[in-house]
Amino acid sequence: MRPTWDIFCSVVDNYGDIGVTWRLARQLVAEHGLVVRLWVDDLGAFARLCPQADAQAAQQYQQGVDIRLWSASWQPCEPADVVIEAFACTLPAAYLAALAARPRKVLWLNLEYLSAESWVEGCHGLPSLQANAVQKFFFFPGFTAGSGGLLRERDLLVQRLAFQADTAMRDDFLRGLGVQPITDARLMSLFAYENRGLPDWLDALAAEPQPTQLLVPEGRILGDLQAWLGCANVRVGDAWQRGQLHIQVLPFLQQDQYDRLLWSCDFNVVRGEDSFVRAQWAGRPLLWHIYTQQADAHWEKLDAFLALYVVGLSPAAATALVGMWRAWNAGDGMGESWQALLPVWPEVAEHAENWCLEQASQPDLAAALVHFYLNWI
Ligand code: TRH
Repeated sequence: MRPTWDIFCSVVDNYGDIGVTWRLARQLVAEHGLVVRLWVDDLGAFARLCPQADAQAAQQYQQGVDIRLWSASWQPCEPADVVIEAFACTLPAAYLAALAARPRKVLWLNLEYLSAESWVEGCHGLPSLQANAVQKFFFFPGFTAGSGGLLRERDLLVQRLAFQADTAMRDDFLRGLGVQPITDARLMSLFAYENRGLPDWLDALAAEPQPTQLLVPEGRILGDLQAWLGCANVRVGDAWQRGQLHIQVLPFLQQDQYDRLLWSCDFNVVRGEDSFVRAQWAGRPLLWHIYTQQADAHWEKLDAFLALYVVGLSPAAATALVGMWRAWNAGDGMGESWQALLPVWPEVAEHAENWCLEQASQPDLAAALVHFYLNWI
């Protein structure tokens, strides 16, 4: 019999929690032939990523995944062979009791947040005995061989390379989004939280000799964009030109389409966790708006990633890149740091592809999870 997997997702805020678990669930079904239930407590957030979904249906199949509403009133059910609680969400007490009582043992995993910090390797895969006398294992995604790796579909890079090699395919895709590609413009996507650093950067882009075409999927940065444009009620499809800067607001895309947007662009601004990883698979220079944590803990995470990412860059390129990432996350000095990046652009662009290929040489997270399970049984 095929092993069954339960993935639990509590949507804390934004789209990262459901973005990661939906992607993982699909991959476990499509590439490993597993039977997967994805329990999510906010079907509205899920339907944003998967518009075919019915946000009112307590159970439905989407792309082979059994999607279940994780409602406050839990109905008893048989636990799966493998249970993943994503990002330390608390499993229903009745489910935990059933898990402990199940005659055939259950592998219980906590899928942690992504971090490049060095302690991750020491904690990845460690067990911890729980109150119900069942062991729970901590599974850490990451960028190094001692971690659980990153989510990456089997044919992702092949698809990406074919797409990027075919300008007509890219232009068709963009036109399908209502975007008319501008010849010789630098194409960029912008997905970020609110950021005080935006106006300074947009001023710099507008004043550059080279045109920039900036595509902005609907999201939290629109307020800052609106303020800079001096326009009320910025809406999907709206477009503006200020100096050399052309801006267009896009709808929030399906995950696969968002990948194509990242592949299409010369530079991607991303945030959180999942879009950050997807931009790395795009093989193009990126800028990460990290999710702010209490006591500024996110700065350590940011610096830990940068320390890994800049290996192989010349000192000048590393300084420019780190400077810009820190400026964006501080919301200050973006105009200046953007100017500092331009002279090292070709090197940073080549490095983005090398980093992608290096990361892709490691096992992907879904395969690592399956491997962990096979070793455990
Ligand atoms: O939305 P995020 O900021 O999410 C997260 C979570 O909120 C989480 O609680 C927090 O801890 C974490 O950040 C660090 O960013 P993220 O992770 O990039 O998720 C966005 C998802 O939305 C991702 O799967 C890509 C997808 N997406 C689309 O599908 N279409 C789009 O148009 C865009 C812009 C994004």
